[in-house]
Amino acid sequence: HFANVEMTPGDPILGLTEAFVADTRPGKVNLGVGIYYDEQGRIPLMRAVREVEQALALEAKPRGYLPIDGLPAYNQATQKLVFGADSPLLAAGRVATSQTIGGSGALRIGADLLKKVLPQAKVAISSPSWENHRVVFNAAGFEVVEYAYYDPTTHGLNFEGMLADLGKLESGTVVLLHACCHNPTGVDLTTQQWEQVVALVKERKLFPFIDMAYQGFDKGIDADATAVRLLAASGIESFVVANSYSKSFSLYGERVGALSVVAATRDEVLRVQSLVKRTIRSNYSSPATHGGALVAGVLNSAELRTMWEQELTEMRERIHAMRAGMVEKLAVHGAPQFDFIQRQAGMFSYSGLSKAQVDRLREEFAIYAIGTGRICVAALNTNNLDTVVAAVAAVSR
Ligand code: PLP
Ligand code: TYF
Repeated sequence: HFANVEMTPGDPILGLTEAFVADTRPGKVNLGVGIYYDEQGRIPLMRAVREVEQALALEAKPRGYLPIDGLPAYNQATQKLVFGADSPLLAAGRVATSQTIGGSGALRIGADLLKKVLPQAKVAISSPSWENHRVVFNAAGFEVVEYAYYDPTTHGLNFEGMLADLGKLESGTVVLLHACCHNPTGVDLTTQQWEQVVALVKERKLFPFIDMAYQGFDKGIDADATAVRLLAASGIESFVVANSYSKSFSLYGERVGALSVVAATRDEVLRVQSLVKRTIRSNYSSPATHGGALVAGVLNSAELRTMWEQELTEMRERIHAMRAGMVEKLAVHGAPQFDFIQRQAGMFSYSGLSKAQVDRLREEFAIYAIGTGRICVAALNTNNLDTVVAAVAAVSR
């Protein structure tokens, strides 16, 4: 039966990590995968998470199944974080949130849900976008098209192109929008630009699908959710939000995320939620207990939530410092053209390095980046910054 199965291309990002792990050169640096590393180059186990985990270990609770849509305490806390604790949508009962298997699970459940509700719709993603967006929406049966986003000449946003492309989409098209810390470019919209996009989405009757995988990684919990808050206030009746805690809680392998569905009325949201639960059942039945309990334990304790937000702030400030340090040091090395790295947000930067330059970084300097030139600035630290800067300057000459 399998004799004719051909090799399927692997994930370029995770494949690069395999090559990195196999590399025996000392001082190697992985700027490929989107993971936040601390100053010591380790994936942090956050202080507040550790507290909850230790308490849970002492409780030694039984591990029954969670409800299909996950832990209620997790879903309630997630809604408040995503929409804001004083959100009128929450007060009106117009949001249903389901714990999912990571942000990726939320994307897939959201995609499967929308395929049932909007079977003829296309999905529009930014050019470029996270590779898995296309993969997931194609797998759910959607045709995926692109809207203009990144401008390689300015290393910033092609906002006019974006508005023009969104304006041409048929009504009912699902528009995937990165809430903040755009992956892979690091290029985000200003609040004013979001206001214009939301107005256009409303006028053209597009269906917004927000992917928020990096809440808290640029400006803060509330500021990074501007897109969600503006959509919520716009009068648009329905949209969905997929959020992930992989980065903001440093819980990658625990697979913690959620899908929130906004509907026109409380009654409508109940019916949609029954369809979400059916969709989850047919995919994986119910989510996992441990990661959800960790996040819920932190978010539902005032003390631990403050502790978590403080550490997240330290993480975000460290990224900002690494961006500033990189730009400053590159200028000293005679490469001032990289100043845009400081204007980009979140974990990633589209560095403008070519495939050939990225290949040289890897082959000559043991520095791993994505072939598109995407680098993960959250993998820089004061120990590897000089090495990376010297290598980037060398391949840029
Ligand atoms: N969306 C974007 C833009 C991402 O970068 C990621 C990263 O992993 C995800 C979704 C998926 O999150 P998770 O790892 O929680 O599945
Ligand atoms: O873009 C990244 O690097 C992160 C991590 O299949 C990731 O979002 C990359 C590829 C993948 C899953 C997660």
